[in-house]
Amino acid sequence: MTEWAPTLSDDQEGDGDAAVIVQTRPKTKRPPLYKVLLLNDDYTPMEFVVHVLERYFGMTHAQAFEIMLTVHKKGVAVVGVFSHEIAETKVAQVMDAARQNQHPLQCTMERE
Ligand code: TYC
Repeated sequence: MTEWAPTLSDDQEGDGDAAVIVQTRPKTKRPPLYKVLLLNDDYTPMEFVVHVLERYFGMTHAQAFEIMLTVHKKGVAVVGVFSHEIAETKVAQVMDAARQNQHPLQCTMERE
């Protein structure tokens, strides 16, 4: 990525006054990304977690099973990285599906 630094102009009036900043950093900051995290618990069925990962995160059955097992063993895993709005939607979809099925599954997001 190009690095920008303020540039000082020549003293065009020739009056000996201070130079003026004519170039500032272009405002092209990319929006922050958010990790969506899935948390382990003792009650949500493994197959339900696999189903959620397939349905809302576009994983194959094999990918979903692997991530589910990682959460089961380690307690938490990142299941995707998204813009703020998409991450919020994914978290809401998982939490709604869990609630509708009366599972205690928890899904959160955190800034990368
Ligand atoms: N630990 C759960 C069980 O043994 C399975 C599980 C996996 C639950 C991942 C939540 O995010 C989770 N049934």
